[in-house]
Amino acid sequence: MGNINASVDLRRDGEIAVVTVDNPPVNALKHEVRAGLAEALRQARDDATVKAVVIACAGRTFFAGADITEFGKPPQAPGLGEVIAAIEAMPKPVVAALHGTALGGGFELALACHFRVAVAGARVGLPEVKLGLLPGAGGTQRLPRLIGPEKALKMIVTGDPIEAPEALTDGIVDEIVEGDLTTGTIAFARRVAAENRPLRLVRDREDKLSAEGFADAAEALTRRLRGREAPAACVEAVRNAIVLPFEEGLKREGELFRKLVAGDQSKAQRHVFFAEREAARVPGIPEGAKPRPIARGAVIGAGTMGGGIAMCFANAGIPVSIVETGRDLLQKGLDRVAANYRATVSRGGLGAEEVERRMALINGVTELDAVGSADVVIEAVFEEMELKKRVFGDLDRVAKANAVLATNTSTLDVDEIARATSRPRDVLGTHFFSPANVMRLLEIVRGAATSPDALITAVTLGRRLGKVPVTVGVCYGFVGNRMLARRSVEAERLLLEGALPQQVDAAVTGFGFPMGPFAMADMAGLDVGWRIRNGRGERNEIEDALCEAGHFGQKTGKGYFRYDAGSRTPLPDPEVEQTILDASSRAGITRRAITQEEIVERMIFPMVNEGARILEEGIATRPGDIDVIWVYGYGWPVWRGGPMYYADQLGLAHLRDRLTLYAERSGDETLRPATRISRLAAEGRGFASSAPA
Ligand code: T1G
Ligand code: NAD
Repeated sequence: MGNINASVDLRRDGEIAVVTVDNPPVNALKHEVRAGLAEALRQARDDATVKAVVIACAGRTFFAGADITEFGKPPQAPGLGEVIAAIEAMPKPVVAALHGTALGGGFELALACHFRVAVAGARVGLPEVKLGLLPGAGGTQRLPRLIGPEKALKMIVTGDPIEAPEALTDGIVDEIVEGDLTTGTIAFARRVAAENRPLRLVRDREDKLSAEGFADAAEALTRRLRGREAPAACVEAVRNAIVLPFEEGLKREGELFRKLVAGDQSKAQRHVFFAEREAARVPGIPEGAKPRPIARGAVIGAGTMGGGIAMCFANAGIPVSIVETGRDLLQKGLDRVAANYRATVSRGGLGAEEVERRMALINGVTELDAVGSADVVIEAVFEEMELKKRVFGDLDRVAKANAVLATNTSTLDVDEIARATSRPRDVLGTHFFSPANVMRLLEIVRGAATSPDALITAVTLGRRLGKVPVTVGVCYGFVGNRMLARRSVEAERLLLEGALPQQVDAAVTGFGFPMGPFAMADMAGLDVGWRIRNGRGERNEIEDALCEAGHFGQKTGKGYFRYDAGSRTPLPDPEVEQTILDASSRAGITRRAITQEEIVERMIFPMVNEGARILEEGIATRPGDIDVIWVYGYGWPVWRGGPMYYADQLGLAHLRDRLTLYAERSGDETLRPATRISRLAAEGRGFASSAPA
């Protein structure tokens, strides 16, 4: 409780005025905070005994930005721009004390101060682009003046923060203090006032504003950000810092910001921001359920997934054992891990020393007993039920009491695996996505017997491994793969009816996915699905014909596309076209021209329909959970908010009508609108309005 208002406190330390803001959890710059800051600054300005001002925040972080929940609501004065103008108008030094994550409007406020002091662990950044925005409180004009347009552009277009030591080197931070931050900052302010140091504003600096290298940097940074409005706006704003006077650049930044904040893309990205945080809240976890401590991990199987999962533990600083059936396979798995790390080093993503430290945390073994000290064991052996049940039976014997036992299965029944142990309450699924050390999504599969504390342990571990955990129920393919299967069925139908792989993939990448379904199938390997279909007595006319011809995708240089040696670029293949034409005529189908719109609808609507069934069955708790799964696990373009959010924007009545049309045309009853879609469409509502509070 402050003395200016509930969030802002003003006190004196001799001739230094100390403004402390306390608005948990992240000191977002909501209206009350801005009003309190403006008042505190006014008082400090008008008190002649005040020689300098320190702005600090209580709790875990300096301001982490504007309050995102206020966007789209009527603006309340003072705006952040006014608070910043008040700081720049101060006739005495203002020093920002940075800790935690000084982000967005928080960092912009600090850039308006005369000096910035930080603790070593602080990070500063402008992540607005991740919300479909650009910095709207002067960051695009002040940061280039401090560190040069090229480096500023990188921070603004990537949205990635930098650490305090780097910020010190760049001249963003004036001093890094040991010990208590506020005490150190007050001492700094006292020195500045005593030495009567000139009050140089960042806005007045021009010496770093060179256009050299800017155009190339802009092109390189935005090349892979097709379809997004915010990165282009960031480039325009930072370019303005080079070519326009400060005030004009600032005015233009404001116009760009207001356009983006009212736009569909930012609304969609803000939906994903909050849905991601909501997804971590697991219903049915009793108040006070505590995660079990995780000091050590273990992974069974050092194949494609096992190696990547072990890297996640090492990257988070958690020692991990990895178990294989024999030394050769173990060494092969460890070599793949080492090669992954070397690739990261060569891209400048990690230092060699850090890699050595992480590799040292990974202990390769061939005896299962070695996992006896692990607090969590993740199984990633072949996708065969009997093998997995055998492994869990053995784990039941060797794993310590209270260890969490997890399976990385992508399709199998987690409850059946759990019943292979005497402790099903400790068993659940942790479905990582390939490559496991890169993909951020983690589907946590809650078994019928999984205990709340085992579940909360997995969710907490997921966040510690840098993942976005989403809890789902047990069914074939869980949420993501189950919806994806609907898309695959439609993709094959489109080929039989008249489309070609390159046309379908172009429509899907045009929509915003990084890759189309057929290039993705070629990358994963067509033989994986072929073996599963053979085992289940199912057939995919075209894909099986390709596999029978030995075309398994990238790994054989031919699949739905052909690949030049050493290249991953999918090229249309006349032989595949002939295989498809033959399959159509065998099926007695007269091929027709299919529009891009129809392809997009048939790639997405059946998935949304399955998503509705998944919600009806309670396999997913909230539509937002499904959106987060698709954004972080399947490349759904974040600026379209996710499949369920996208469907709400289109209107469920439209979806109902199109699905009905496709069901009647194909005779496929599974395309009939799910009950939830028909009901919500009839009520004129969307998925979001039907989400549990
Ligand atoms: N506004 C409102 N709520 C916020 C918030 C924000 N800026 N940041 C976090 N929260 C809530 C979040 O929803 C969650 O709520 C709780 O705080 C803890 O967050 C003018 C326009 C700071 C790195 O983009 O990246 O400034 O779920 O679970 O993992 O140019 O939060 O508990 O109810 O994420 O420790 C720019 C966004 C805004 C930073 C902390 N700033 N936040 O991560 O905790 S735009 C951002 C984060 C802007 C100006 C523009 C992270 C974090 P709940 P959390 P965390
Ligand atoms: P993989 O074939 O690459 O690796 C499996 C490894 O398990 C092999 O190295 C094998 O030697 C080892 N293994 C088999 N039996 C073992 C035992 N008893 N003890 C120790 N090691 C044993 O397979 P993968 O692609 O890594 O898949 C592993 C699991 O992860 C499967 O359940 C799969 O469905 C799932 N998954 C795979 C992906 C993917 O994209 N590959 C994605 C998500 C989940």
